[in-house]
Amino acid sequence: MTDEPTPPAASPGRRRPLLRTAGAAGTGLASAAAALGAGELAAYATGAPTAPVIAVGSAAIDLTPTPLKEYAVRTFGTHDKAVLLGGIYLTMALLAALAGLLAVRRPAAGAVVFGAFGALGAWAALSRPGAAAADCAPSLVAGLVGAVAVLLLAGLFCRAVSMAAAQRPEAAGEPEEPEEPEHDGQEPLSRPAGSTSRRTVLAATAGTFAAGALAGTAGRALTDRRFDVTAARGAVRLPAPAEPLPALPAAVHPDVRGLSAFTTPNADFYRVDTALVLPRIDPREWTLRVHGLVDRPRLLTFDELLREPLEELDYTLSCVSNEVGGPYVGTARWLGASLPALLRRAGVRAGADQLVGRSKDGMTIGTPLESVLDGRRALLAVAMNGEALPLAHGFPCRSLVPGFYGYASATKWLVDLEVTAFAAFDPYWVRRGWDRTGVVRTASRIEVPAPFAKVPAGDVDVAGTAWATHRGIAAVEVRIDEGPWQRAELAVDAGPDLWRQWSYRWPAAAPGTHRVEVRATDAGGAVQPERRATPFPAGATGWHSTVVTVT
Ligand SMILES: Nc1nc2c(c(=O)[nH]1)N[C@H]1C(S)=C(S)[C@@H](COP(=O)(O)O)O[C@H]1N2
Ligand SMILES: [Mo]
Repeated sequence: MTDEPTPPAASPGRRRPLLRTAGAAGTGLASAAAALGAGELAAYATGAPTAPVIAVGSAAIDLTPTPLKEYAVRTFGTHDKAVLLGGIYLTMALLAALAGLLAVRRPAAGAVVFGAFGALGAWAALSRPGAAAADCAPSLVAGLVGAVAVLLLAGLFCRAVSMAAAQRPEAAGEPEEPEEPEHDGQEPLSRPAGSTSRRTVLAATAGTFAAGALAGTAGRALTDRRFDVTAARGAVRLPAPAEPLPALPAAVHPDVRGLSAFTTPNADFYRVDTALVLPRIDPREWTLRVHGLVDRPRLLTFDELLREPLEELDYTLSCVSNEVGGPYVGTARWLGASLPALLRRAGVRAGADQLVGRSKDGMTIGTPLESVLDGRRALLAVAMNGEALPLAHGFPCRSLVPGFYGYASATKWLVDLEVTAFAAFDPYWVRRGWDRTGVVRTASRIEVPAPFAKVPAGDVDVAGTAWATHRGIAAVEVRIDEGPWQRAELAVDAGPDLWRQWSYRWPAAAPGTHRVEVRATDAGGAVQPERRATPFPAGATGWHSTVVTVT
């Protein structure tokens, strides 16, 4: 020892309690790994969404208050689910470590913590819409395995500690203090029993952790294989449309470099949903139940749906959560059966004013029935840009009703259509405070130049997209530095259900920083309001702007 004061962490006397704490936390972490691994294996038997973390995560999504959900979508975008899962794993790891600290003092208490987690997971699994009793099994298995593991590991740990203490004459009966100043943290050779025991604990802890991780990985892989529907999707033979649409004219795109394509490739199409794991539906087992306020309820198979006269629809789908200038909008050529034709055949009864779609994963989406039946081309879509719907976009069937945001019209993994009344049922998002109707607000976006781009003085191409789906875009205007509004040139109009791309040649003379703004007018003559509104509860409003530096 020197007479200099030594920082506590470096003092040899403190090193052992620190290691001891880490070891205790390790027993908790290893037990948690074993629990989750066992849970994943058990989920192989019951189904993917029943694994403990997925069940808890899905319940968390549904319980998350709307402002936090909005924040997550805004901040993490399409990565929101990865962030959520990461957060759950981190929280679990922290709690497991604490449970380990508790368990080495009171093993039974540690076991109770794991049991409680199992119960929480079971509750979460059972709270999922359409859950079966067996869905709680993976969490119960996880809780049980975690409890047993922590009892065994903590028991081993306690024995090792008391053994080490017993061999330390001056410290008998006092496992943590006082310290032994003559040792520098190395185990002296005169303690073979204690060191072996410590090694045993370490090996058991590490082994349990590894076994848990292995079981988890294997369980997840087995589940993925068991519920894989990519082959079934590949085997879908898409019938030709009854009346094929002509190809879109090239002039729908102003041909400005950097401007997004008119038709969004499937791989680039935005994805917004609450599904932590994608629902995987084998089309051979898929049915669509049509019921509620109808004269002739029916159950439709996928083959029957494909035998309907199929229609093509070029349509721009957009999300209510899209911020001004945001990316949650895309255009595709969809193929599907006519939704209004199906409803007419079912015979809609008086008193019905809402059509509710339900998905395999329990999402509910409500659309004004009057609009579905007013002659617009609402679809039960089975294909997107020439291929069967991608899994992430609702395979094998989703609804689309032009003019409404996705949350109010575009049920993915659709399995059930109920004709009902707004007074009788509030769908998922409406229960969370979102607008009942979900009519798309007029929006416009500057894509070129990119934000904070540097452009040489001279003519600068400004270009972007604007949409007021089902109403159509009549005009787009641009202004620079709050000068007079200038008409942008609209590309060819391919129909009101589609976005409209536009361009404007800006004679940029003055070097320096400039602000470019855009606003659109819908076909009804309504100009996009300047007032900024958040996406919640009925869609964002306000003008998009971008800052450009002329050099
Ligand atoms: N089953 C299900 N369908 C859903 C959702 C969902 O969370 N679950 N989200 C809706 C929302 S909010 C939007 S904007 C669109 C997005 O469709 P996309 O992911 O194919 O772009 O799907 C809609 N359909
Ligand atoms: Mo959305």
